Amino acid sequence: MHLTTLLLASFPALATAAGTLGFALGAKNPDGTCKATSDYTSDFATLGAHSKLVRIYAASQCDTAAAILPAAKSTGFQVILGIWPDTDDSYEADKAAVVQYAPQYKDQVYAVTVGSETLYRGNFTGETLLEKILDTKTALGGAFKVGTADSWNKYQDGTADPLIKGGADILLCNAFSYWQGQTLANSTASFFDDIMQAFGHIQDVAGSTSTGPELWVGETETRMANRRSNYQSATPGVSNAQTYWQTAICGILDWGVNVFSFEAFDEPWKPVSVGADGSVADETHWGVWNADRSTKFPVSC
Ligand SMILES: *[C@@H]1O[C@H](CO)[C@@H](O)[C@H](O)[C@H]1NC(C)=O
Ligand SMILES: CC(=O)N[C@H]1CO[C@H](CO)[C@@H](O)[C@@H]1O
Repeated sequence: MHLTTLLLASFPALATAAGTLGFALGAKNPDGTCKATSDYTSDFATLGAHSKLVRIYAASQCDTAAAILPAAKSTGFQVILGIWPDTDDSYEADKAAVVQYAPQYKDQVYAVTVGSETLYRGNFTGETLLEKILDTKTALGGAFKVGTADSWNKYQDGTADPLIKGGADILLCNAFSYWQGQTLANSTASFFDDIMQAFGHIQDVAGSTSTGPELWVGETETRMANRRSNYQSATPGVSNAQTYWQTAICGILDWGVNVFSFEAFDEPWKPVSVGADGSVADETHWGVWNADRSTKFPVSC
């Protein structure tokens, strides 16, 4: 409680209203086939009691923009559409899909992100990523918010400063205490500290909170990975996921911070992931819900 009070006092630009909850959503069914509009409609039926906002990562892969936007329209959802800029081909294909579909579903498109952790992977400098963000904004005629999602430390260490100064409308900051090897006991404090450092730096660089980019937590975990997959001191499992949900995710929403949970549903088709220390941990069980959309734990805050 004492730690919470301390952090609260120093958290930058606290809103008075609660934050908004969204979910990262995969584009594939459990068997690895691409989701159709009807699959998204079923996803939204499960998510709808808790959120009306999802983010997807690559608009043309799996024809995601074309498939998801009609489902969003019929269920009153909004979507952050992603462009995957890591290769010129994927950048152009995703940009074309966004330019084609976003104007047809204007009310369903909350924003557009160009890139997911591209600065963290060393793929782009802040300047080159900014060029792509501005190129996408122009291609969309300025009608949509455009920004990116990256790891919190790439905002904190100044790598993303060109985006803050150069006109990104929305910045999503990812922070996984699991991949930082934190114990469950320290995971919420570590998460809040990461986000506070990222948001604080962004607001310092922006100079004024009213003209700076809109800020979100772009991804944080559910700590649900396969029970065998400890990562350093981080222990997964359903009860740990529930604890993290209540303390970290519900906690930061209470402080007025917008947050995307990673992720809505388990994705059993995914290949194994390798953490920064080279050890392998699966990323197939990070869903708040099981792959068949059944419940793992109570999600209400
Ligand atoms: C808890 O997290 C904070 C913030 O990330 C970190 O500085 C500290 O070293 C962590 N404590 C332990 C015991 O790991
Ligand atoms: C545009 C660019 O440099 N893209 C590179 C990003 O990184 C991947 C590998 O992670 C390369 O394959 C791309 O060429």
